[in-house]
This record gives sequence, C-alpha cells and structure tokens, in this order.
Amino acid sequence: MPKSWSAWIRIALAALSGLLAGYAALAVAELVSAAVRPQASPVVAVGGAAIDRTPPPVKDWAIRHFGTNDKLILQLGILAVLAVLAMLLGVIALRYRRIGAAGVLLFGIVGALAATSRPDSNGAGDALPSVVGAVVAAGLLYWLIGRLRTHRSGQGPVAAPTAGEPRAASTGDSANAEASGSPAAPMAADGWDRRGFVVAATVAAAASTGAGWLGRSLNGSSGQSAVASRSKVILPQPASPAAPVPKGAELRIPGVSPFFTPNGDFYRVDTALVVPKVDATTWRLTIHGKGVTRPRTITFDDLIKGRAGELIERDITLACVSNEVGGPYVGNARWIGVRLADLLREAGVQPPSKGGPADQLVARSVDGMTIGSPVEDVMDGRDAVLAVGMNGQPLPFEHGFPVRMLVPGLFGYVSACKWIEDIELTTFDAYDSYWVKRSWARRGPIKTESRIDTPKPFARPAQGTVMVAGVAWAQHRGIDRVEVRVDDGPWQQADLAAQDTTDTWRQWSFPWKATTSGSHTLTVRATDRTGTVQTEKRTPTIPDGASGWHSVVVTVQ
Ligand SMILES: Nc1nc2c(c(=O)[nH]1)N[C@H]1C(S)=C(S)[C@@H](COP(=O)(O)O)O[C@H]1N2
Ligand SMILES: [Mo]
Repeated sequence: MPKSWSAWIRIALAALSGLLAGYAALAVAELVSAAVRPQASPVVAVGGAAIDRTPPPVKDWAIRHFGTNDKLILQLGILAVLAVLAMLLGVIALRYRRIGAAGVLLFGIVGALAATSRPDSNGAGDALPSVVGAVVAAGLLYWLIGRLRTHRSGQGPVAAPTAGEPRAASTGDSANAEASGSPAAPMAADGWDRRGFVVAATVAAAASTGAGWLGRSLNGSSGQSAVASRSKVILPQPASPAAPVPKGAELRIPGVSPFFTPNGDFYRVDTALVVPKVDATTWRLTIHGKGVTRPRTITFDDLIKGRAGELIERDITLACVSNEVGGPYVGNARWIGVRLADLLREAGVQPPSKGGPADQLVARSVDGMTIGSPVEDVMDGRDAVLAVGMNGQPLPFEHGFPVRMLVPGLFGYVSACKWIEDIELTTFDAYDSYWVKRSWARRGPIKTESRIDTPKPFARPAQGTVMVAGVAWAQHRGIDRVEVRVDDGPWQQADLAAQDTTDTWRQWSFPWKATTSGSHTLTVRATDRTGTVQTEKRTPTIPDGASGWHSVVVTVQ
C-alpha cells in the first residue's frame, strides 16, 4: 500500500523522537549518576553485566581483535543497539503511544537491574540514574509523539485528508488532548503540529545535551578525593631496594621493548568500564578466613608509614593469560610494596605445606573482582607483594591505586588483583574466583615464552646483517637460553642480555646474516632455568595461557 510522503515523514520523525528520548534517557542518567556514582550509569552497568556474561571465546576474540579498545567497542555496540531499539519504540509509539512510552520504561528497568546487581553496587541508589532517565525519556517520547499525531475533527484546526490518502488512524489513547496547545500553529496536511514538534524536539535535544554535558563533567571530576589522596602520597625509600639492574640488561636495540615498561605504556587488562578511584585515606584491606587466627584490617598509612622499614622494591614482569603468542600483554616494572607473606604470617596463616588449612588466597577488589592465588606460592619465599609503587610513582589508577597484589611466576588473573580491599583465606575446593567461573584454569603458572620485537612482521629489510631481537620470560624460573631459527634451518643461539632477576624478562638479540633475498620466516624459542624448552605446541589462551613459538615473516630486499 503506497504511503504518502508526509506519512513517511511522520514515521521518520517518530523514529527521531525515539532517538531523542533515548538520548535524553542517557543524558539524564549521566547527570543523575554524578550524584550517585559514575558506575551506576546504565551504559556502564549494562556493559559491565555484559562483560561478566560474555562467553570466554567471545571475550578472547574481542581482546584479540580490539585489544584494549574492546571496552570502547562494547560501549559503542550497546549505544548502537539502543539507538535502533529507540527508533523502533518511536515508530511503535506513533501508533500505540502508551506502549512506546512503556517500552522506554522497560529499558529503564533493565538498566536499573544491571546497576543494582553489579558486584560493587551500593544498593538501590544505583537504580536511580536508569529510573530517572527512563521516566524523563518516556514522558518526552509521549510528548513528542503527541505533536506528530493527527487531530480529530473538532479538536483544533485540522486539514481535510487529501483524496486517496486516508488519515492515520488515531488510536484510543488520548492522543489529542494536549496536541493543539497552540491553535495558531500551522498544521501539516494531515493535521500534525509541525511547529510544535520542531520546537519540542529542539528543546529536548538542547536540554539533553546540557544535562549530559553537565553529568559528564561532574563525573569526570568525581573521585577528586582519590586524586588528591594520590597526589599526597610520598613513597618512602624502600628498606630493601631492588638490586641495581646489571649493565647489559638493556640492549638498546631499536625496536626492542625497553627493559622497564613506562607506566603510561604498561598494558592494561581488567573488567572495569570506569576505572575505580579509591581514596587512599579511607582505603582498608581486611585479611580473614580459614586459618587466620589474627584477622586484621590494614590502612594505607599502616603500609607506607607503619611498615616503612619493611618496604621492599622488586623488579617483576607481569603477563596476562589472554596474551597470544607474540602478543603485547606483558610488561616489566619496578614495584615497591610490602611482602604479602609477612602480613599473612602475622595474621596466623600457615601455608598448606606447614599444615595450614587454606590453599587458596582470594583477593577481592573494590569493583568486585576476585582473584585466587595458591597460598603455597605466595608464602614460598618469592617476592609476592602488596604493591603501592610502580616505577617510582604511586600506582596509577589504571594499575590499581592505592594497592595491588603481585606474585612473580603467576599470570595476572591468578595473582595481580588491582584496587584490592579484601583477602580471604579459603580452599580451591570451596571457592571459584571470577575467571575460574568463566572456564579459566584454577592455577595459572606463567608459561615460558619469547617474542620477536624486531623486525616487525612483513618488514622489508635490506640484504646484510639484520638485527633480530626481542624479549623472553619465564618469571621465577628465569630464562636460560634463547634460540632463533631462520626458515627450516637449525636453531641458533641468540645473545642474551644480562639477567636482572629470575622474576623479570630478558632481552635477546641475534644478528642474522640475511644473504638471500625473498621471504623468510624467523622463529624464536626460549629455554627456562629448569631446562624446559618453550613448547612448539600451539594452544589457545583459554584455559591457562597460549603456547607455541612466535614467528615473523619478512622479505629481504
Ligand atoms: N580488580 C581487578 N584486578 C585485576 C584484573 C581485573 O579485571 N580487575 N585483571 C587481572 C588481569 S587478568 C591481569 S593480566 C592484570 C593486569 O594488570 P595491569 O592492568 O596493571 O597490567 O590485572 C589483574 N588484576
Ligand atoms: Mo590477565
């Protein structure tokens, strides 16, 4: 059935009304969330819920394809879906105005449920942004659609329908009661209030933009007390400084990852859509659970002042279990902190090998992340730390300010809890932490790995000596040997940079005499100090980290 142009225009404007209502909902929610907390805004809450429910293969795919942009892509995806649904609701509202408005409220309920069921939710208050946003949006949609509706005769000026062009049916609800607010308004041929709509839509868009902008800037400056508390931190000189990095640990070959990864370049992997801003002055860490005979609560000052004489400084390389062979999720930093084993011993904790009843330490963050580490590893003498400093700075917010955990030799997902606030001693049998519930392995020891940093894939080096170089890591075991293979040739020993500690990665280099032009495959493998050679066997990152050899294909000119 052919529709007239003006009917199509009304449908388009109804979709636009839906879009405006959706926009208003998010803008108002943003403003209200500034009064609650940024994490309560519906897109963040729904995004967080989506992250928690994403099947591991999809998450893995997202990390592989979008890297650290995965969060941005997720939020853009949510906005795109919302936009389509909002337009649909607008069109529905043209015919069934109450159903359209009710649909908007339904989205508010979804947002409110997501926000209040987040693990870090503060309770009912977190529902406010979604609820207020949805109520405003539902009212707005109802109002805007009112402008678009045709008038019944007798209710304001109505033009007669043109021949062959039946007027859109007015539905039962009171479409017209308020529609003719301005009797002088020029009416469209089929009787809708053009000027009223344009004015209403413009006012709605402007008001929403204002509310959204205000909310954004208020949220942007939220956490000011946390920012202030961080800027006041003065890290004491560690009582046990890190041994100086040996000369020759840094090869200074262009293209090789620097020995220390600057904080700004350090990879970031976490589930937080809004980086938690924790105020160090009100931060507390509780240690409790099985076998904890002296439970305790620790403040930030306890750590950096009370225990200033116990602070250790250590170089530790951190790697993510989601890192593909050759991938970027590994970094090395100089950390300052307190030995976790000491705190545990003071709390009465014994490792299982000494008869302690707890074999799992579950660290919990302010955003509800749970990370489970083997108590035995934490207490076996390695430098497991509650870190407060990273490369000479208080921890950046992205990396866990004020305090995070680190256990050399374990992947981050089973050791490196950021924004930590609780440590519970339990057993692996009794409790599965966040990632374990999502099919990752209970235990996550680091795999022996090596990576070619230079040349880059598909580089076109000139004939002659090509410097092949990169890093290799096997934290807490140490790297013993790195070998490089050209095409199917023999394995050839690479030159290893000096070792800092067994907990850090090691740079390596191999001057390759590239004599034959054409395509060549360079492959690297490492051997750790237990004698284990990095396995050729390719495994995916799930469940306990990728394995295999890293290769780079280059074309010699
Ligand atoms: N609170 C919290 N801590 C966390 C995570 C997280 O999602 N939330 N991710 C873990 C993972 S999987 C890794 S690899 C490391 C990464 O630490 P980084 O972001 O400082 O590099 O943090 C760990 N600690
Ligand atoms: Mo990770």
